[in-house]
Amino acid sequence: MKKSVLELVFALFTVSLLCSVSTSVTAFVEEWIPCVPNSNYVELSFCMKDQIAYIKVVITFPTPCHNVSDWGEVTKDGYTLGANSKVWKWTGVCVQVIWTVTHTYDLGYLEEGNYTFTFKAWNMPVKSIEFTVSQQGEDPTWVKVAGCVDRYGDVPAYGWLNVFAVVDEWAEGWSVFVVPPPGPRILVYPPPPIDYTIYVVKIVNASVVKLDYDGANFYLSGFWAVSNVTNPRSIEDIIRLVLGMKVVTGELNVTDSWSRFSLTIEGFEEIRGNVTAYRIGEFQTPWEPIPYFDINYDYKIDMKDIATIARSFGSCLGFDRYDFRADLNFDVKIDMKDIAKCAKFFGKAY
Ligand SMILES: [Ca+2]
Ligand SMILES: [Ca+2]
Repeated sequence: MKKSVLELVFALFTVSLLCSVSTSVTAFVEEWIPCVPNSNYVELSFCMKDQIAYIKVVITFPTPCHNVSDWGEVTKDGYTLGANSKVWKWTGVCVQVIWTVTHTYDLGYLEEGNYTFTFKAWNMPVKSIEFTVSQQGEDPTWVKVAGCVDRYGDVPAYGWLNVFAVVDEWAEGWSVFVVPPPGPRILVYPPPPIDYTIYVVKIVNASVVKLDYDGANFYLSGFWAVSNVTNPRSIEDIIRLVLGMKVVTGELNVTDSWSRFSLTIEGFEEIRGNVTAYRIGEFQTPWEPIPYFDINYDYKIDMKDIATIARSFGSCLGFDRYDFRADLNFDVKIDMKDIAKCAKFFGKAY
């Protein structure tokens, strides 16, 4: 009994001592205390870059005696996002100088929709912003490349390349070439006096489409459909080229300041050639297709382009009037499908 009384007295003494110390701290020592900023001093702004959404927060404090120790993690609940920060205020004397702090929240990739982001301090809502995410956040960049094939592995070759692409999204295009080159054109009839093979490679699905990528001016990789025929003798032989093509992986590299290209296709020798023309542009309206039909690359779609198609209309690869540049749907023949692909751009410039 005597012992417990002594313990009680000691405990009371300790508590009173602690309280007196605590009181003196509050009264005489300046300290940081939690603070919720006035919403009038908080600005929120939204922006998109490379399909990623960001919210920038700017807080303007009346004195430098404020601090944000933790901006908090972004929380997502459907279309409602937020972040909970820890803001502090110094209770001591402070100069009256405006003090600004900023932070940018990375919201990651967001599906299309209308969102709300709320900036909080100590779980108290401070300010909210509403914003809309659309796939049209930035103008996509398109690329057109035309080229002439001159090498197949170590041997000379002759042929063409035509590629249309939207950077980071998709690409379509193809190349046709003949080994060895029988002359300045590919002609099935009259048959050349040598054995020759026509190769066709066509982009099926480009999984990577990049500008200025890893030493290349332009780079794409993905799946390609490939086919070849040796000594074709008829239109049927040519049509069979694009039926039942085999799908393999491959890459296109455009290098040397857009002057050379190389195609590395599984099961093939390296295909190389000169870039004869290229264009890079941005969509003003993202749903507008690439200006395919500017066949002579003079930035406008006019009678000169139509005339190129008209001259080869009705022809087929391997026959006299066939013009590779006019075969815009890569089916080895030039018909209404090629005209239709671009007719709606007639008279336009870009
Ligand atoms: Ca043109
Ligand atoms: Ca065609």
